[in-house]
Amino acid sequence: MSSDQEKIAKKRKLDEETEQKGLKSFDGFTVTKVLNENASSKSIFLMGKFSKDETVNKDKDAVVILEKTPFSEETVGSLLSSKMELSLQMQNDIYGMFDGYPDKELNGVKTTVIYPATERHILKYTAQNINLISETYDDYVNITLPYLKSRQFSVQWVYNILDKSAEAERIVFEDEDKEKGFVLLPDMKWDQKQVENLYLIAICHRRDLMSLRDLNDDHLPLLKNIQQKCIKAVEEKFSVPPRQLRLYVHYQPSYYHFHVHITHLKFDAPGTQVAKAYLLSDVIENIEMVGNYYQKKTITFTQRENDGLLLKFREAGKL
Ligand code: M7G
Repeated sequence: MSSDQEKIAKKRKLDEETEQKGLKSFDGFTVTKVLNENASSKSIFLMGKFSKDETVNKDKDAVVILEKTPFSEETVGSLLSSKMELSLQMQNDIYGMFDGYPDKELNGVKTTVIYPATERHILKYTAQNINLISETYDDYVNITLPYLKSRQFSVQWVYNILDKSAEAERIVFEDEDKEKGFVLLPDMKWDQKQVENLYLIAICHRRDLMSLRDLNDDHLPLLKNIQQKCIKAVEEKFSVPPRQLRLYVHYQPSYYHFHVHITHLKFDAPGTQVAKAYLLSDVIENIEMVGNYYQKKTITFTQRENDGLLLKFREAGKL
């Protein structure tokens, strides 16, 4: 099979799998557990089964994330129209409180489905205590790396993006260079309805970089290329100026194929906190100062109580 035929066959398989799920609604879906909820981000993380669905393996778990999305300046006009039904809750002097029922189109709930979800996906979305871990480079080599080699999330979804068998129509910009090239596209966390919560990811084409820990001065051209071209592409496509953008990497990430997160500064995106997010501009500057900075630096990160990596640090007497 030629590589084009392989791509088409792979894409067809993916489409069939998606179709097989028949996800036009949640008819028959049973929620088995509420994994987490967050009132401030107005989201809930659920585990459940498509129990009425005869075409798929009934025993497999699904993780469903429901999230109310921000308002957009472009649509408030249509929101405040005859299509919005109002039901009075209370009126006092000049103050009124109503339940508003907007038009279906303006009332979408961002819905993410992971199916079949692995044990690790369920853990990732389950509410847990978090702990701080300080990882020296020796700890990385002796504890983290062996753990990652034995157990980590599949990055098949990343390869599907890079070889265009998934999300190809969503690509915002691509630099095809094998060494310093990347694909820029909307992150799964962004529904693209409004720029106020803009969230993109730049995924590098090369497949040998797992995370921040692998970066050194050989990678400065890649990092600078991502920085410059993403800023330009976002300004052209979404009219968000560079000063309004946050470009950063996660350590530890969930997926160990090097990628950069790009979010709107106004958006308090999950994963922008200290001991998780590292500004790309700082990463570049650190490596410019010391070529092997990330092979020297102790990095402190957070890890959930039941995460396998935390258990390995505990076993090694490092916690
Ligand atoms: P990370 O730092 O490895 O993980 O970032 P975390 O932020 O989840 O801890 C991976 C990024 O890729 C996250 O922001 C995800 O929302 C995003 N992402 C994950 N998946 C499986 C997909 C996908 O299939 N498509 C797209 N476009 N983004 C994804």
